[in-house]
Amino acid sequence: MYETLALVGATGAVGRIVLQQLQERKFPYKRLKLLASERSVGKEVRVNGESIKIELLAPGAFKNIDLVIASTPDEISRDFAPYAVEEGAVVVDESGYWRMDPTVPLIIPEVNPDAIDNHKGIIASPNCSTTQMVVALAPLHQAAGVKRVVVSTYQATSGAGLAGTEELNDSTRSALTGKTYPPKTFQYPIGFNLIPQIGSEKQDGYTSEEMKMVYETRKIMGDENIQVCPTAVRVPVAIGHSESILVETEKPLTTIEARRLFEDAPGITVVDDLDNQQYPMPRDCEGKDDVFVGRIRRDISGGNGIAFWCVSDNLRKGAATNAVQIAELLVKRSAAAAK
Ligand code: 2RA
Repeated sequence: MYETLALVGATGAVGRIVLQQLQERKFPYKRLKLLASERSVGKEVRVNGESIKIELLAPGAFKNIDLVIASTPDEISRDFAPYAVEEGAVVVDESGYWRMDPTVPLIIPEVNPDAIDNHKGIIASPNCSTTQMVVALAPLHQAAGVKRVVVSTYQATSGAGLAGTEELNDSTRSALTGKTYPPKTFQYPIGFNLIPQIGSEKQDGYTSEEMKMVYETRKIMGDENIQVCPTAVRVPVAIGHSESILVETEKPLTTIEARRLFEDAPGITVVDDLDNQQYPMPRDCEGKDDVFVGRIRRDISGGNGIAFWCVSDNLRKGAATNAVQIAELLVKRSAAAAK
């Protein structure tokens, strides 16, 4: 049913991993088309031992394509997704453009797989900082009802694409050699620094990245009453977003109960043994698909609260893996419907 596949943005930081994931997870496609803007047309990409030429992203490109996985800036997605759907394709989109559109399901397969059945051609994958947090919150929500979340993120430079990683390297090298570094991708040099701004100012002093965590969390968890107070910070780490999360629940949860809920939830690995200095760190989570949870504690400031630390590879579960899992979910649902 989803046999012909198009990938938009194959040469970007996330697109490269989507290609890897399609091979590693043995996604059952028969034909793969790579599409990009004029700049990349004609470039060849090796996929599974074969060389595929990048073709132009333009109307007509999606005829005879069943499924699209797209990792592009918002404006590109805004422009191409409608004609891709008109030409008969289903689009799994990683940009931010469609996520809050009420006609577009926003999917994390471990959390709200059933919402995918309402799609009208476009399915959105959430922002990386939201995805890992919601994977971790979902089992607590089911057991005890999440009321309020206070989260601080420590986000890797690859969240800003290949340019972000390059800037981390260049800025660190400049700092070590005593040179000044004029930042291009981030607001300030990121080497030996932290920048408490990701995105532009959106409302009440919160940034666009922070407000994504508020709105996307409510949409995925299907509960408009969940209150989220986020602070998003860029850190000098190449891959792997970390988050310090305090969650307040309706019903009380003990630390032991919370740990068991995390352990039993799909897509979560618990690494939590402070005595033996075991907790998730970005360098250990890089290249892995799970969301890692540790430092699980009760909230000693009062109320029904659990505090924990959450790390995930932002290019994998935060982007490519989640998109490929959405594509797998579509295949599974269509096979079930055909029976
Ligand atoms: C970042 N969350 O880390 C963004 C990428 N979608 O910059």
